Amino acid sequence: MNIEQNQIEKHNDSLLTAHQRRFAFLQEEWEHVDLESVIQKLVDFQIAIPSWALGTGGTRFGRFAIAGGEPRNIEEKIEDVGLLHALNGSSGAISLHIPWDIPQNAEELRQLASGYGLKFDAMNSNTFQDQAGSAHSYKFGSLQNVNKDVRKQAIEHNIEVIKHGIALGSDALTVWLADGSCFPGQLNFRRAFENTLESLQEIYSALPEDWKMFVEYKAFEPNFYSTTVGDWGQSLLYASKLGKKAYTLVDLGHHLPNANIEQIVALLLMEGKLGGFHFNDSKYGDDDLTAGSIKPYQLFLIFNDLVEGMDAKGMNHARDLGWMIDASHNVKDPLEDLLQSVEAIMIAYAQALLVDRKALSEAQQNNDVAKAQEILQNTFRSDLRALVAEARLRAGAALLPIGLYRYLNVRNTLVNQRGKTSATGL
Ligand SMILES: [Mn+2]
Repeated sequence: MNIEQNQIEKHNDSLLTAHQRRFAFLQEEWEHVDLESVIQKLVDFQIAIPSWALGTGGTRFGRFAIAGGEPRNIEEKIEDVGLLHALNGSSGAISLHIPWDIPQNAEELRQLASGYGLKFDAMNSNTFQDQAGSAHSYKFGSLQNVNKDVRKQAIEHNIEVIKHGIALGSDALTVWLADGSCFPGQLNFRRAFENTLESLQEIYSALPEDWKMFVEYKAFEPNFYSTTVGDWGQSLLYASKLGKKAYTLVDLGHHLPNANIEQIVALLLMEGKLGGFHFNDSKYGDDDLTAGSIKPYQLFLIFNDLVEGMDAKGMNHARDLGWMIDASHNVKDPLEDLLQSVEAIMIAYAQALLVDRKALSEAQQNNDVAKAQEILQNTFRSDLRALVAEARLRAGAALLPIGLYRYLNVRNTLVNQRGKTSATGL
């Protein structure tokens, strides 16, 4: 299904007067700020949609399917991300997962994606599951495995993923390992680290010059005693030893409770080793909930440090880090959920862009703690939805993406086209 430009325009016309009133109010409120440059940054900012989030997610207890219409193949996954991008103008990339999305004809896929204005973001490998027909099992880890043949199989898989990515025009590989141990004594930590590093080095040497490798960490699960890339320190250790193309990837749900993620982000940026993000939200663990649904203030504080740190280094917000969603939703329509995640991320980014940096820096210099808090909360508590909507309007997207999605009965259309399908993935 495609959304036509005239459908978007008709929708926008019906909401335009109310939008203009709200936007004019913001222009007055923020007249001391160059709002035009903020809007341009919002227009430029794109968040990659993971192919595995387009189907309904499950939990370890099971999976409740939605009405259907889930993408049956990689082409339909691209079509779904195209729908999201038409609606919000901010989802201009798709992140693929091998072996769930093995491209048969890379050139055709590139053309299909570019027709929707989409790029191929970081490629994801999978050594956390055994695939049918593989010679070796990852039950006791992949890149860390005590058995060299298992490690070799996992290394070759990652190199295969890089090759698919090259053919599609991607420029990054995300490696998330489920490796670790479930019980004390199971693993020699040092040897597991050394095996993993040696395996990563082999994969790294297959990366093209202009590629990045993102080393994603996770504190626990599916291993519950130790994980071999367990936190940002361990990821940074691998990335530093690997070389300049390797970076740490921060998945918001992969920390122990109450971790100060914004501080982690600030220091990784300072070291030039922050690669990118997997956005989601959580109350307890790696809950993979909609970005901003539980802790919107944390999301804002992360963006606050991102904007400050990237500006300090002269980095381009849109291009110099990888921005991806990694979520899985078991009770919502996945496309509506992704629209909500993107909206929450854009709002947090907009809030961070409007922080009065000069005043904050002065307050910090004067140890004026109350003032510093006032400055941050002033933008966090401002309703910037009309600013983000204005950026969408200028990008030719919908003023109210979920409203238009529902008005056009997109899900029903997809069910009629595809049947009661469910997508590959989680
Ligand atoms: Mn992730």
